[in-house]
Amino acid sequence: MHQANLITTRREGTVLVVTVQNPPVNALSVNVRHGIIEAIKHAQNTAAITAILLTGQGKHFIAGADINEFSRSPQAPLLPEVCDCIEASKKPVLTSMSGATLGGGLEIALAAHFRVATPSATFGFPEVTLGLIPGAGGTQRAPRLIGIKSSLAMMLTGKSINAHEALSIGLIDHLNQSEDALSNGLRFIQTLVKGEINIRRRADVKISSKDLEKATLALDEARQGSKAIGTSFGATQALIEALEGSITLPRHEGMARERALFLQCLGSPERSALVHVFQSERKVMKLPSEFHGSARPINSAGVVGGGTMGASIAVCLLNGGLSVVLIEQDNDRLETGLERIRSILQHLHSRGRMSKQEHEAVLQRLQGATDYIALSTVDLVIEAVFEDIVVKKAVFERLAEVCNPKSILATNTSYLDINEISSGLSRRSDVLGLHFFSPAHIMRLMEIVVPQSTSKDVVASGFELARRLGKIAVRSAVSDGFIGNRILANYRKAAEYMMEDGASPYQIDSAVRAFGFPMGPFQISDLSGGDIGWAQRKRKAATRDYRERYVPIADRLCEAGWFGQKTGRGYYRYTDGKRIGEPDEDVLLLIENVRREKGIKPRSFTDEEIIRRYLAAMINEAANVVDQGVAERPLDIDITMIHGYAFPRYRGGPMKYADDYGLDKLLADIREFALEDAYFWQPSNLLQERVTTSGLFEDLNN
Ligand code: T1G
Ligand code: NAD
Repeated sequence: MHQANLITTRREGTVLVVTVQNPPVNALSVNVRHGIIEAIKHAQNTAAITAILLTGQGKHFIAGADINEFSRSPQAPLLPEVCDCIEASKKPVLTSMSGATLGGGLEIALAAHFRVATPSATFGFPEVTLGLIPGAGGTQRAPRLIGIKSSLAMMLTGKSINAHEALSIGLIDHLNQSEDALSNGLRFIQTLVKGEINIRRRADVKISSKDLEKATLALDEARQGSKAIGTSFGATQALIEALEGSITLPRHEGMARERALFLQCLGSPERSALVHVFQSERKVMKLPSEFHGSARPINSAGVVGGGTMGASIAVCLLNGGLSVVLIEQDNDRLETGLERIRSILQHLHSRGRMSKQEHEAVLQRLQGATDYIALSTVDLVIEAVFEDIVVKKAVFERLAEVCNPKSILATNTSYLDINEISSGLSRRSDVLGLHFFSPAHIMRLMEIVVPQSTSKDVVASGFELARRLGKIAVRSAVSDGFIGNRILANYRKAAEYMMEDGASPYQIDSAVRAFGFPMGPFQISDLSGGDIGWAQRKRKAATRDYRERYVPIADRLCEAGWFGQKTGRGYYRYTDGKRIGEPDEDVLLLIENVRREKGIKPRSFTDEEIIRRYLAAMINEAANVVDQGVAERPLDIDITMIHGYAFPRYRGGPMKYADDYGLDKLLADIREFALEDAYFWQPSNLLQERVTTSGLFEDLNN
């Protein structure tokens, strides 16, 4: 867009109204920065202008720096220059804000002399969530307006505050009654034009020695807290250092320190990873144009099966404003299922996540039945019965009979072939997988599994539903375990091979945690219950390839009745109902026995090698998943693994990590491991192709 279009200026009496119009969120692209400086300069040189009103066109004032510019070399004028120019204006500058004012947008507001906002406005410094710190004086001006404590609270969390909070901490001067930022601004600016209020610049504010003491204390506390987060979050440390400069250094030195720290963060791998995730989270939700505009309306739903998943899926749907009918096999199970739902809702209410009115309204929308006839009018059914193909097929046959012809029929199966579930139905085009993660009302990921026969409007409806439920949805084709569980199965195997070869489950878990996952694979197994995987392995035993290495350790634990947390023992020992387990000598003994039986001489592993193998297994299978068209792009893998399997966000997901690690190095690792087990470590075709053509996974994202 031409620069003239990104900023408009017009006169209202003696006021120059400067409007940013850079949809969708008025990001501060180079031409916006340029346009603001031009407008401010013009006002200085025009005698008839007595004040300047800065506002944004559309929903948001300004959502910050233009994220798309971060990977290019910065183009002048830079944002600090824009802010300095605003602050130095001899004529008062007022920002009138609505919607989101974020990052650089808030820094502009801080540089201005006055700030007013509409009731629904929100304010935040989200930089840290992108691996950055405010880079245009935010860390120097904010403490001079709202103090170090409030600045730390906003900047360390990256969370936005609402207009009332902003007023109470002094971030804004005035909160208007109406949502019209322009007329609000014009009204307020009249008081400035009349000269009733003097210009105040943040640069002039001196911090008193009493405040200095409090600020030093708050910074020390933050430093202690940030140590616990670990070195991976460079931005957190940088933030504290920059804020400290606002109280210990002369103003221009504080600004210079902020700039240097900002540039350091800008060049960091964490920044690049976090921006990749931000952009990918939005890309996964976008369907190609042929799907647009076809979503079916969904206002009512049925959930079949009120167990762990069914109950929490019902909670999601209720929270999303839908009415829900729960179906169970008999009255007792129905009552148990409904009680499960009510107890989750009660918990959300008591934790303040749901008001009294919302809680009451949600309960009104919930019904239960044992007769499928109750589903005859719903728009969507989600099946969450036992993971058994015979049971699921029977359920779908019944659904096809009773549900109205416009309804969508979804399954929450984790592994089963959806083509087989829907085979024989006359309305296969209405069937798809909506794979929620446990617990469904907390986990943000949803895999939308699309069999070939599914119609486009049904797929579009799945994505529309995800949006409504506040989920991040990733499209997957039918495959054993879809995207996530299929990849999980592979890196879990790598972990088991290492365990059998000499690493303890405790060392593996600890190495995986040190990489940034909140839990290691054996802790997760204990949490979700070893019996589930056991049943799955028994089912698959007959069809397992004879070349596949099989580690029987998990089976032995299950045979001993050690299913994990729920039985008090698994890979770890859980005493007195504790949720954190202790290493268990008996488990180590059991592992040694298995090694002895198989004639394996245990060897030692470094943590570094553990991670190398764990991730190589994850990324190699992920590459197969992309290569076979199960996931559309590498970024779909990244979002799946971050939101469904707790891959550390600041590393950008496995595919982004692989690009940063070096695909040639990764391929060399796999070939090295293949010397011991060529069946398991078969390098993916896609990985080999990327290395041969010197390409990156990133190149396949667009
Ligand atoms: N730059 C470029 N594009 C942006 C953008 C930004 N800052 N923010 C959003 N978009 C795009 C987004 O990719 C999507 O594009 C569309 O806008 C709508 O977004 C120097 C260093 C503002 C609350 O971190 O939090 O300032 O998918 O789907 O739900 O100190 O976007 O349509 O192609 O999210 O209504 C700090 C991030 C930058 C703001 C709106 N700013 N944005 O939410 O829509 S660092 C941020 C948001 C900085 C200075 C520093 C949200 C939103 P597309 P959306 P939404
Ligand atoms: P569960 O055993 O806790 O619940 C299943 C429920 O379905 C039971 O309450 C049972 O009474 C009911 N049911 C069985 N047959 C029925 C029928 N014909 N009509 C009505 N109700 C019937 O199981 P779960 O863990 O909730 O898993 C359900 C589905 O979700 C499975 O397909 C599973 O693979 C999938 N899933 C589970 C998880 C998880 O972590 N538990 C995660 C994602 C997906």
